[in-house]
Amino acid sequence: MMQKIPNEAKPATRKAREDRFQYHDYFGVDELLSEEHLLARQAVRDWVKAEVTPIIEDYAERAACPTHLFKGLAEIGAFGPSLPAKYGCGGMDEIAYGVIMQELERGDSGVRSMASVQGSLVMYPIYRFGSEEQKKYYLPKLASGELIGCFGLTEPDHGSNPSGMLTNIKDDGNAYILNGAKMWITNSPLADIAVVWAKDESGKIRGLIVEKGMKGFSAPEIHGKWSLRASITGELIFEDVRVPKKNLLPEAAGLKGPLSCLSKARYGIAWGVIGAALDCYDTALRYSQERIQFGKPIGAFQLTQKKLAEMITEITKAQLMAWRMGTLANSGKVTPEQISMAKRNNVNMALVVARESRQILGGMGITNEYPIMRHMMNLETVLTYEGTHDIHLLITGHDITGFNAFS
Ligand code: TGC
Ligand code: FAD
Repeated sequence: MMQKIPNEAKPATRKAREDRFQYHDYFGVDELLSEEHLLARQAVRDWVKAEVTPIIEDYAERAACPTHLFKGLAEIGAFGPSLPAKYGCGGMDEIAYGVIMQELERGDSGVRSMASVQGSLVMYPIYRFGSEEQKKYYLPKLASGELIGCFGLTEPDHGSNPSGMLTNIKDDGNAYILNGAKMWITNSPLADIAVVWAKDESGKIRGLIVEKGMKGFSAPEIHGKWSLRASITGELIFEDVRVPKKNLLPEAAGLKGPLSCLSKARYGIAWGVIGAALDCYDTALRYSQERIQFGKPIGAFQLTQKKLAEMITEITKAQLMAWRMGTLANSGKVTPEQISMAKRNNVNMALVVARESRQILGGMGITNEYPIMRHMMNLETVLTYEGTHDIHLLITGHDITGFNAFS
């Protein structure tokens, strides 16, 4: 019998959508970017146009993951672009990482997720908390897409509050015995390895590299998502899984470990969603210039202009915030709280832009002839994962008042 691959990739069957995307840079933010940033961005932009736009509506409609894109993502350097070249990674700076995420999310948030999880949530923890042996073994394989990884923090009963996690390890000679369950894990059904966070016998949170095929480990797919439909999501179930001690990330102890990885991924999201917003804005702007009602283009009506003018204003503010966050990250000065503010602001901005753009397209806005409804549905997840909209507000609240609303 043929082995069933979860969410198997199939070739696109529908007519490919024409990609007329034009970039918008109202405040000349590009002048703040280096030649390297612009080259990296252009390469990813070209790849998205050639490989993502023609197939993405079809995959989203079928709720199938375009797994064949992993290889291309590796080839364009989307996995760990700002991690060191000596481990087979990009060796670029944090702004290059940001602009790459922006171009990927212009294509689809799910495609950006494929890269974010691999680079920021699997490669980064191994780089930051792993032994030299782990780095040398795993990082080149992950950068080249030979191995695909996932990140297990969230549990069925512990989402916003990961410190309450129940997943645990017990010392058993040369191995740990891992028990528990993780929920909502991007890429888990197809991942070769999972970076899993679990409490040890003293209650300290530790990170482990769990490999596919380990006895007692399974990763069933979660079905029925109306958002991130072209991204595969699943659970991680551990029933007395024997994980060799050499798979423990030696330098991570405490919640700070996984939360540092989240900072890296949230940073990428704060840049990424600008891409989704630009795709929606660009589509709506062109439509407003071409669609005639009452004898003139709808873009000539003041109410349409108000929507478009507000959209480009908010996109511009997000571009500037992302750039400044990038310069702070490059000099090692960005704080997790600044990243939280940028993630929250920019995701919400993109969602508002998507909703306003959808209105400008009228009935056509709800179809998959245009990318807007797909972006809008995707952004509902992006508003929630990597810390919800309200959790990030409370992080800012804590930072500015000194009072922690969580405890
Ligand atoms: P709290 O006491 O505040 O913090 C514990 C320790 O961690 C430090 N810390 C951070 N360090 C680095 N980066 C951050 N973002 C950090 N946030 C906190 C903190 O300084 C402290 O250090 P120390 O030395 O004092 O021990 O912890 P808390 O239990 O009160 O929790 C705070 C809270 C609620 C903000 C945090 O738990 C949180 O961020 N919750 C949201 C959970 C979340 O974002 N989950 C995301 C799961 S992964 C995911 O969604 C992937 S989607 C992938 C995709 O497809 O793209
Ligand atoms: P809850 O924590 O139950 O929150 C529900 C609501 O309560 C939210 O509105 C929240 O803001 C609010 N709330 C909670 N606490 C407070 C409070 N103190 N004050 C005010 N309001 C509060 N996780 C991973 O570990 N790895 C992954 O790869 C991953 N991928 C994901 C992919 C998808 C498609 C989705 C949907 C999620 C993914 N997640 C992943 C999980 C994601 O990070 C969680 O969904 C998120 O952190 C929220 O947790 P929750 O869904 O349990 O919601």
